[in-house]
Amino acid sequence: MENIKNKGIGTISIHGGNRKNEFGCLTTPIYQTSTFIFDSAEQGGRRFALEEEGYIYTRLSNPTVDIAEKKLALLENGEAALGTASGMGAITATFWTFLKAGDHIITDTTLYGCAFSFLNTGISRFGIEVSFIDTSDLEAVKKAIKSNTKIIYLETPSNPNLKIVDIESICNIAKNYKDIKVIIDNTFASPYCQKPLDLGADIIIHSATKYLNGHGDLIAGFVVGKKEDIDQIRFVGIKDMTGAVLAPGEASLIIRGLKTFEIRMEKHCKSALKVAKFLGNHPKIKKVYYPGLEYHKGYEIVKKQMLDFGGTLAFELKNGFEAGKTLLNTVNLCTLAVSLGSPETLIEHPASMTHSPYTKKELEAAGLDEGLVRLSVGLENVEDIIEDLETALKNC
Ligand code: LCS
Repeated sequence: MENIKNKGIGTISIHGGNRKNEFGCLTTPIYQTSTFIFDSAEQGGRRFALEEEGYIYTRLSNPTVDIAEKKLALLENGEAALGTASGMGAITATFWTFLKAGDHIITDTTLYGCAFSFLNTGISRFGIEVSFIDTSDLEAVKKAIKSNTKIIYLETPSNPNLKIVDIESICNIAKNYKDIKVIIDNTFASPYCQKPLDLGADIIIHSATKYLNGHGDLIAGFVVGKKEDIDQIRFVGIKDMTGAVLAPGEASLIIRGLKTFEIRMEKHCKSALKVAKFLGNHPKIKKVYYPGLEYHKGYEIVKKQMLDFGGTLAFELKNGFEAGKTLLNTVNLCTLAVSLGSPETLIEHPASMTHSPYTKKELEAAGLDEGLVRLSVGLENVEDIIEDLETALKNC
């Protein structure tokens, strides 16, 4: 489609990156192949030397995966994207590509549990230094920068407590240092709610397991950014280091999931705001964390950088986690499971589940209450979700 870049998000999700195929199929075929046939030895050589465009081997690129990647690049206003086997695959491939022993990373104390684990105990074993700070404190960010800082990495809104960081201000600080890349995990917001590249970020990470695929039936990830950076991650981080490539079948499901991306996100956001307001007014609830609430810390930044507020929220109960446990064990429609961005409303306890890699002390340092409960508001009728929570809360 011509001028696809100027079209709306629904049009881009459905038509972006699509191309004609051999039999005129409406939907994108799954090119279920590990390797591609060369016409001649010379052609094979030229492809390996990157002198001629064309496919070589599915760990490097594949036509089905290619279309999913083009959609992501368009949705995030990036030059290029790379599909990976998981969100963790996207994070690790990116970090392994740009870092070497002796380099320094600045990140937030609040991250998805396994991302925290990778930075806290994984990559640090390879001579890379990591500073965990509160990146919403811009002075602290400035102070943390060293001559060997190569990456500032953060999630906004963060997992699990929806902490907000001012992306544009962080990028303005980083611009004074030519070697620092700002990498934003945009999983919680999705490109429906936030476009970090437009705010100056260099690279975006996604767990496509969540809102992008949107059906809770696969694990996948993406990295989006400048073509030069994405090529490097593809040919170093993926090809030679992690090998965590997106499979054609999974890419096909993501292409299918993206067809409803806009309408799904519209409903996730609308319902989450309603549920957040309901919980905010409930006598058994101590505090609700949701970027769409005017009293949410960072709401002024939210208004500046987010187009909508997303489908995930968190809350603390007045009677602490014992009451939270009762809630998790009593809900009926809300499903007790980790992950987010599925059609099903999912409820979980971060301290013992998604954020179990954090010690008690580390949870405290991140300002994460042990009793925090996280809710990914699904696509069921919102009245039913609220009714289910209301009934279960009676026992809490
Ligand atoms: N980034 C964020 C912000 C995430 O929430 C997750 C997974 C990842 C990266 C990793 O993505 P994956 O490898 O799972 O595709 N978050 C999860 C969560 O909160 N519950 O289960 C997984």
